[in-house]
Amino acid sequence: MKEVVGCTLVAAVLAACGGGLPALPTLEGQLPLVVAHRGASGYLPEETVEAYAKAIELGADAIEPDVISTKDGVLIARHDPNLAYSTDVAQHPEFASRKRTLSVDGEMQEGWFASDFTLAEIKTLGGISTDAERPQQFNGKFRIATIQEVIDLVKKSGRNIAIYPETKNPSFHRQQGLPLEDKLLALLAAAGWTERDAPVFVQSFEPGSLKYMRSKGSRLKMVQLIDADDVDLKTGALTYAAPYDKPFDWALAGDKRKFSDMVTPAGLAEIKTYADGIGPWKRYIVSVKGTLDANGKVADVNGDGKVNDADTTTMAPTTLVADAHKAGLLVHPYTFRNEKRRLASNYKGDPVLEYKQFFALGVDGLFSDFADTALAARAEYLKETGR
Ligand SMILES: [Ca+2]
Ligand SMILES: [Ca+2]
Repeated sequence: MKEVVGCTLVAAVLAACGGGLPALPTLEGQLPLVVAHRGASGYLPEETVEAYAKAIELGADAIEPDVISTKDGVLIARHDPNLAYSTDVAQHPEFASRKRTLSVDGEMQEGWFASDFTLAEIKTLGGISTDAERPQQFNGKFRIATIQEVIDLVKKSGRNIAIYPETKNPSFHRQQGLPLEDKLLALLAAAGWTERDAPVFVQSFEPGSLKYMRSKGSRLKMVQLIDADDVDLKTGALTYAAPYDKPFDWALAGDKRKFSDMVTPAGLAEIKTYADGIGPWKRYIVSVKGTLDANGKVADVNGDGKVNDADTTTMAPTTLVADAHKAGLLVHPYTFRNEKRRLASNYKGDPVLEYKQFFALGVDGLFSDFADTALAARAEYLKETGR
């Protein structure tokens, strides 16, 4: 048994390996990848060196930095150009005058923007938790990481960890005169990562960003992210409101299509021309639906005074995993989280049940804020399916 398990993990589950067991339902029968979304972001302020080191310590297969640019053109790991969202910049009186209003992907935002700060200035800021329900005691304690520092951490780990960078707001950065792509490719190339088998997945919501990197001859694995605005809990249908209705480069080009057009057979075939996989919001694979009360409103089924995912049940899975696999694309849905309010009632407050459903559906990996829970769920899934 021990040997079978070892064989499974090392040999990425070849059918011959488990003594005749059928291959896993992933694209090539390989083990599904656990991607630490923004590092161990469930535990520590996201996208800091500490959060990435913790994710590696938890055993994640890949760590995910979002990529934005400083004023002096250094790539840093941060989800939003607006530093107000994830740093303590508001507590720094020396930067009070930098506060301004700026359009990011067509949305007017007030705050402090990375493109107005040098790296040296940004290094004086501390990361903060972006979720009030998560630990707050580390707020302000850890610095903002550069992409180079994240690469160095992967190298230093001595393990086969992948880096999964996302070009964030690439058209916005181009508008600011701070394009991301060439710099990102140069950093990765300097690390020795240029080929398809490098431990790298480059992701973006904007097809133009990935296509640009392909046009520069990049052979790295690429993943097209697919967003939506929300789910209509009355019907379980995904909703499409700007700016989450379509990639911003499509909006700029006046392209009428929405993200929903990416998951059709034609959309998937087009993605296959420049990418190796898709990273859809998980609701494209399993959506959720509420119960209507007497007034036709979505009911607070568990009576906690709030209406959220905990008041929903899952709908039948879509055919997206099979459709994408048919098109030769990997499927890495996002984002898996432990909080009970974010879990449909079917999962009984246990995030492991959600992971196991997605592993059984054949996803090739997933983005998780809690890599340890995802890894535990994967181990259970393998055990329960006799591997
Ligand atoms: Ca991301
Ligand atoms: Ca409720």
